[in-house]
Amino acid sequence: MREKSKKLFALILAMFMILGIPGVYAISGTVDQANESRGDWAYSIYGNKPIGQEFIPQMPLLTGVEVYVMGLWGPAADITVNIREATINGTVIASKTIYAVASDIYGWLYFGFDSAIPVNTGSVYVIEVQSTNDTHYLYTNENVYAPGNMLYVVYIEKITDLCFRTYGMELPPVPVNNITPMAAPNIAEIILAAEGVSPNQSIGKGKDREQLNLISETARHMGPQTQFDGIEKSVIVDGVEVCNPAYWDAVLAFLNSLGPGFTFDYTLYDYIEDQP
Ligand SMILES: [Ca+2]
Repeated sequence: MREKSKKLFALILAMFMILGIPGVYAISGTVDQANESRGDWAYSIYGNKPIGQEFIPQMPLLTGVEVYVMGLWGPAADITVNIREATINGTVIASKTIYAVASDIYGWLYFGFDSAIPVNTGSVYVIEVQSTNDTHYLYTNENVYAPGNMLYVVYIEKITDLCFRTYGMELPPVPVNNITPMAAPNIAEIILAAEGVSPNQSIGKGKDREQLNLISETARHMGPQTQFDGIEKSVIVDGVEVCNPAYWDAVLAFLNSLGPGFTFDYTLYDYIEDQP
């Protein structure tokens, strides 16, 4: 694979991971908030409902949660984690159910969300845990997580913390427009290479069918050297003359008027050029 294509593939993969394609890419992330220490006391999930733990994320995307679960007896249970805003009865922004967890589990239980959930860093969220049977318990420790506390039954706050971990990830870097201005044919060449499409195409049908070179056609369409479809080639950003995103996208639109749907827009190009 060419270097650009590899980068594009990696970018698309990353976008899929961010946007979330259920069942295709597992999202794990890294530990953001946690109380890893386990005391001697555990609370019945079912018997103390609603039960949960406050946390304040530091990463802008939440990908999953772990809680330390002990199963005691009886049948298996479906265990659900809800992420709520601010309080234990706040709006649910993410939910995951682990079906039919065996009652003899003793350890960390991971709930990975189907997509990464955007959260406000510095705001309070609550991990609410639910169970369909009175068979599973959540381990706790005394006030070891400073930013929040466990919440249970009728919203009483206790100076206790569940054993929990949240997983998160950082946002992809925001592209910085530092692309040197280019003429339309150069941009067409980059787009076609990124799309893996040959510049030489057969356009039209029957007697109207003709062989075109899309880069030459772009050059022919360009007209006055600094404009494409009336759009200037460059803009000034922070005192520096850089490629005009609208100019790039006008070239993209022109190519699309001649051929199949190309999607390699300025944002993608800018993002890739910013990668190390
Ligand atoms: Ca605490």
